Amino acid sequence: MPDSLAMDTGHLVRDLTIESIRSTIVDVPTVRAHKLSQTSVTAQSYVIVQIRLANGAEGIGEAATLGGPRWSEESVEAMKANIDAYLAPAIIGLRADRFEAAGLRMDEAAKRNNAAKAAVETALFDAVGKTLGLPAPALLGGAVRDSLPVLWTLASGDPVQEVEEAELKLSERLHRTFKVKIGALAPEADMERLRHLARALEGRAELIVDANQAWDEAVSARHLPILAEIGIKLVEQPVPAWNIAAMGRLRARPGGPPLLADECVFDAHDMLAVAQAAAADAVSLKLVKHAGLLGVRRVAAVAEAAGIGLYGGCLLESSVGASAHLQVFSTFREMTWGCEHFGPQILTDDLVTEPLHFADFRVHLPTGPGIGVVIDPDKLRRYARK
Ligand code: MUC
Ligand code: MG
Repeated sequence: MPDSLAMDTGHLVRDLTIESIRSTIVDVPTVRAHKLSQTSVTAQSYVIVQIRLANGAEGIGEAATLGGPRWSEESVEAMKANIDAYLAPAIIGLRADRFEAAGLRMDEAAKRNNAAKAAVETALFDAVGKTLGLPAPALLGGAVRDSLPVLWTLASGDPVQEVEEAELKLSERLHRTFKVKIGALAPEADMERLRHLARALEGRAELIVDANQAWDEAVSARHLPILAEIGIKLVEQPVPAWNIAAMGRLRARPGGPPLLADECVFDAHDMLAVAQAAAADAVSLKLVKHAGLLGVRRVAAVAEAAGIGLYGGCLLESSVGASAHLQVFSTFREMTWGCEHFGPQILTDDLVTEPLHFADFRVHLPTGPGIGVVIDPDKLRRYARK
């Protein structure tokens, strides 16, 4: 290797030192109320992490929540406090391309806090990618696809409004699979609502449902065959996250639709437990659960080894978090169930200079370096919590 090239490389490595980390809480209103079994949101709250390297490059990451610490245990307030007091000090001074070392240091500094860690790790991938002029997938094995099928979630709870919303998405060729949030109503009322939707959209759209842990095993056993008869293609997290054994027993009963594991899989050990209990047909992969892009790959590897399909989950991220997910999803050989990164479309505004592109029922991977999007400083200021 010529001396000059060796010198250049040394320069680059030195410049990758993590110099500063800033976290900002933002609240972005949604276009309508989004109702889940345990909460209803009218604004999405995120922590935006900005990491500056010694070479001047800046990387961004996002941690999403859903209605405070209700979907999982992390709130934006707790995340910001833990990033500022524990996670940032643990990695400042480290070389930004030492992703695993950064993860190890953050794990030593704080137990769990997976969404906060994911936002920090995303910003590292972004900063290194932006330094090298490489998209994040190049640091993760390389992209095998440029776009993914993307669904839309119906969650107003009003079936008339939900059919109208689905019709609009179909006519705009944005979405043709719809995930219906159930569990806020009594099961019989949800069955009526789903029958109404299935009749209205018959032959033109597919439906899946997410109960967000609302049912117990007996209610699930009674209603899974009804969901199959209505034509529901996938049922997400019907029972509490701890009850993996019930998911396994429900899945073994004849006549039910395939099951999707969400809140019961945070790390690769959880994924292994789900695989051992034969408790799911697919797993919803999310940065907030798996503590970063590398964690998503670890969980996905266990799922793949067990023959469990991959589903690209979300927590209603803006284009920052959604792009980060798409970077890692683009590296999997099979994404059998597509993804649900419609988040940027449910916000009244986005946080980046160029939002993600949705067309022909797909969401497209942005092509820029790092995670492919750039924060808009005016938007960040406008939505920052005062
Ligand atoms: C969840 O539990 O899947 C994702 C989409 C949506 O509507 O809610 C989230 C969380
Ligand atoms: Mg879910």
